[in-house]
Amino acid sequence: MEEELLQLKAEAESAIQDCTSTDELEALRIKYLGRKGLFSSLMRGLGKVSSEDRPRLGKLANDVKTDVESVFSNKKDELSTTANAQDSSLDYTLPGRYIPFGNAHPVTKVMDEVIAIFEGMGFGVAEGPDIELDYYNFEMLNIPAHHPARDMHDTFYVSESILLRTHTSPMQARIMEKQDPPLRYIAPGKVYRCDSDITHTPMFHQVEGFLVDRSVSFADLKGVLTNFTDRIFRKGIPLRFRPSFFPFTEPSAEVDIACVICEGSGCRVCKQTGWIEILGAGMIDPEVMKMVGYDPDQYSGFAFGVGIERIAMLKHGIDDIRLFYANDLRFLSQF
Ligand code: 2NL
Repeated sequence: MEEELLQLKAEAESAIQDCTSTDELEALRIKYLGRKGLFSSLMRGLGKVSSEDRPRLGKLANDVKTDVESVFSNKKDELSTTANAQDSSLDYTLPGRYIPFGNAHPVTKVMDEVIAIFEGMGFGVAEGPDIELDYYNFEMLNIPAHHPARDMHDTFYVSESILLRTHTSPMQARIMEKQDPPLRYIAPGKVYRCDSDITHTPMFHQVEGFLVDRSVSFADLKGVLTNFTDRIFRKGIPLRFRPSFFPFTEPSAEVDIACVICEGSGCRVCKQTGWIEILGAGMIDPEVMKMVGYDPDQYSGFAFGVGIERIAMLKHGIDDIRLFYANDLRFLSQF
């Protein structure tokens, strides 16, 4: 038995050493170490040896098995490394495959920046439907049917009473109708006007904001908007409030910043004025206050509207708004 064990060990070890493929090695494993293999059948003979020889032979059998197993596993490692190194279909020197990263659309980025600035000043964010009732888009904002002010907005009508919102103020009217002051909210989102040229697209983005409380003044509006331009353009950028008209605010102003291209000395972009219009604003008209159920003698408020594409064009020196919506990756991947 002892001799047979040692012979099996020698034979198995040399066969394993000589073997050259993993398939061959597996066949050897089954032949020698498998459940019905040569080693197992030798072990069955252990029952017939005398009880005094059995402990010694049992230990020897175990040692033989461990030794053969370790030769087997070393050979297995050796074969798998050489197999990979020899496989000519794999070239480990090739550079990794480039996975292109996507990025947020420039309008989305500027929108997020604008929202973050107003959130920093304590404004809540409210979103509402793109398809609106004429009532919230116009009536509630002091623009009755057949009023000439409707000509300011080239409206897409869905039906006589339903339209694509021309600004995001309907959302603000909805909030004021339901909640009492003090309130400060911005309404970001898409708006629609039937207009298309290098400065107009039929869909664009707006952030409108409003604040209502007791004794809110035009100075508060100036403070909030100065903070906004300081952050979105640069700290200290000069601001100018020009008297203007909106049906929903009185007094109203258009707000200019010193031209970001020529810094005020006059260029093609600012049409030699040194100023660029960036938003409209004003004190909420008492008629609007009454319409949402507020007493204009108790409360006052301001509101403003910012065009996001316009801000993005000025920040990045883009001269054609249509580039934002042409889906040209050569343009989009620059942001
Ligand atoms: C512009 C002008 C403006 C408002 C928007 C507003 C909203 C409510 C009441 C009163 Cl609920 N006003 N919004 C006020 C003044 C100007 O936008 O040129 N935007 C790009």
